[in-house]
Amino acid sequence: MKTIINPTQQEWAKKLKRPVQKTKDIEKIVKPIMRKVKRMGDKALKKFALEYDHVQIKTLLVSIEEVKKARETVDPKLKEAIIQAKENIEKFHEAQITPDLEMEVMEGVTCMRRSVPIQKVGLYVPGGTAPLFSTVLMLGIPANIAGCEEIVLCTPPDKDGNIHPAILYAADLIGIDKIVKAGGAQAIAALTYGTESVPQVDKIFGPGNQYVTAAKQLAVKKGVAIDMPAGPSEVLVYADETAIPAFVAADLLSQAEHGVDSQVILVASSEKTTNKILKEVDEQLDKLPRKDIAKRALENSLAVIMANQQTAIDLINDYAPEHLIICVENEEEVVRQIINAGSVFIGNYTPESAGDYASGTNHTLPTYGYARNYSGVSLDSFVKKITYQKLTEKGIQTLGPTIETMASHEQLEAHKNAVSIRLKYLKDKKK
Ligand code: HSO
Ligand code: ZN
Repeated sequence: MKTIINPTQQEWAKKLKRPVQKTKDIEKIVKPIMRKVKRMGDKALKKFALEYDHVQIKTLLVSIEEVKKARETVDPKLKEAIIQAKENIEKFHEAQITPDLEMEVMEGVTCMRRSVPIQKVGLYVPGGTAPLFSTVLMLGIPANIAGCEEIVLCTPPDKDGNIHPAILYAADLIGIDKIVKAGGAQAIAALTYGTESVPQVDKIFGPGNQYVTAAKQLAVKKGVAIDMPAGPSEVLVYADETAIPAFVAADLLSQAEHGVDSQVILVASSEKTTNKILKEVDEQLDKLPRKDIAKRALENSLAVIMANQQTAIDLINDYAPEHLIICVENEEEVVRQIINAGSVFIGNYTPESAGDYASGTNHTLPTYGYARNYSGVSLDSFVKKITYQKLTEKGIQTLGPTIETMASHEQLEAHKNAVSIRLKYLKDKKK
């Protein structure tokens, strides 16, 4: 991990650059995949499973027997942990339900707003070296609470054609019964266009590699919504001398082990604190099973020494980290000044892992600087908000002239007329 000292504001963007994503090249590969799935449906999904996952899939949908078997194989201790996480995630997301809004804005003019679930949602859960069954909870639980009518989960099979039992257990626990053995861009294509086994959905959620991300961007062009644009996962830890160096190092490494393109940033108040933390990083790294991945992620990473706290806060807001851990003495003061971050972890006893798994907050968060203009996934991501209004006779009489004047000045005569015709009707009726 490279260290820089007190960089000037002009240097921030360049020094804290995220790894570049080659979207154009990837799109060239993804577009034909999307086209083939559109044309050939399930047959294309099976063909790509053979090509990319090296497995011959007979039935794309996971069967009841497979789920039953998963229920029996998952370690009871893991089941307990998943249940505990589910409870916390449910609690925090249920609390996000917004009551219907109704108000009389002026006499006879009533406005309302109501949350209505997005009808069909597709959840993507990556497989690979770390099967993210926690993501099943993070996406499936709010989809359930929102009341989405159709929830379909896509996840790639292993080379024996199976889905990791913990993914199946978590999905079953929260009542998702449509699980499709499909991964990569082809899964996103299936959710976009629909196939014999996969329903076409209104919105697609979930993390994935660059192919999945590119496919999601193409899905948007076809009228499907997505949770957010995605890039590799990242964490920024802000630490002063009150931070426990071993804890900070563990947090940095927990993010680094996600993938070789992950980025971790340490912002520290002094050289002494930085050195203690980096020494710990080296020591802990060596013992990690995924040290090769973490080591490469650390090559994209940086320690920044910032002597001045206000400048440090400005740098953090400028970088807009997906995860922000704050371990400084005056944590409340600093937290209050954070305006760009996906999720914030406060104090020495709040590792990112808490939010990744079980505290209750969602772990699907904006990466790559999108924390500047996107929120993480929450209950809101699974609903639309419809507004309503009703004007009574009195209402149109009071507000009508205002509308007429505005319409007339926008030179939209038909708009004005829609009001005038009613006002005239009421006037004539009175006679
Ligand atoms: N840190 C990841 C989420 C995750 N971590 C899942 C472990 N499992 C992105 O927020
Ligand atoms: Zn994580």
